[in-house]
Amino acid sequence: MIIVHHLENSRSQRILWLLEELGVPYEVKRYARNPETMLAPPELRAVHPLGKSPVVTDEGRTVAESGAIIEYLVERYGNGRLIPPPGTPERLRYAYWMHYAEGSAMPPLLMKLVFDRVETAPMPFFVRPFARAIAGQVKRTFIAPQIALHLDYMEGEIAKSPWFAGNDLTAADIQMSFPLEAAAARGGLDTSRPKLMAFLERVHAMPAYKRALEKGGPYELMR
Ligand SMILES: N[C@@H](CCC(=O)N[C@@H](CS)C(=O)NCC(=O)O)C(=O)O
Repeated sequence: MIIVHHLENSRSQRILWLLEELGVPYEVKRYARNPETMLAPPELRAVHPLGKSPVVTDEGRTVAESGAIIEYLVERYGNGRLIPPPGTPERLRYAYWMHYAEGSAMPPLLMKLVFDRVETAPMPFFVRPFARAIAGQVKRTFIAPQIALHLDYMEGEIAKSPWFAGNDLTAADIQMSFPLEAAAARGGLDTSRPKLMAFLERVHAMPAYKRALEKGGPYELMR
């Protein structure tokens, strides 16, 4: 039986969505975040040394890293579903978006989360003005322009076809759903980029996505 080690309000939600799309039986083991640090609990380190989510265990294998998990599940249980045929332009786009999601789209969104916290974190009063000034400067000069660059790029790409790799839903869309949800929660993605918003609306209306939400429990991304 596949076990998804699922941290609340996290990227592992998309693994549940993938498994629902594939119709494969699985079990969800839920983990709560530390309410102060928002980090995963230490029990997750017993599953994988980094203690991050998602992690999947299946038939004696432990697979970490969303992209690797998705590739493993699609290869093992997909029977050709949710992946374009090899050698097609769609397959190349599939590989590109599968890697882009965590490799390029997420880093500036994570930086936004961290630098927002620097501005609000408790600290000695005499340090606060400097910390705020530095965080504000990094956000204005680097993080916000980088996020805007990526959002404009993705908006242009999703305008070319209904899904990221072409005309059909693939696992690359499932992988891409998280950075877009994170961007909507904290990266300024809004109706000024209508194609991306329409993508998210379509995703959120899908029956398998809704079933995955029921299995995973509350899903509210950090702002
Ligand atoms: N690139 C990794 C990122 C894994 C990751 O950072 N997961 C977050 C959840 S969104 C996590 O476990 N955070 C809690 C922690 O770092 O303790 C992946 O896609 O699997």
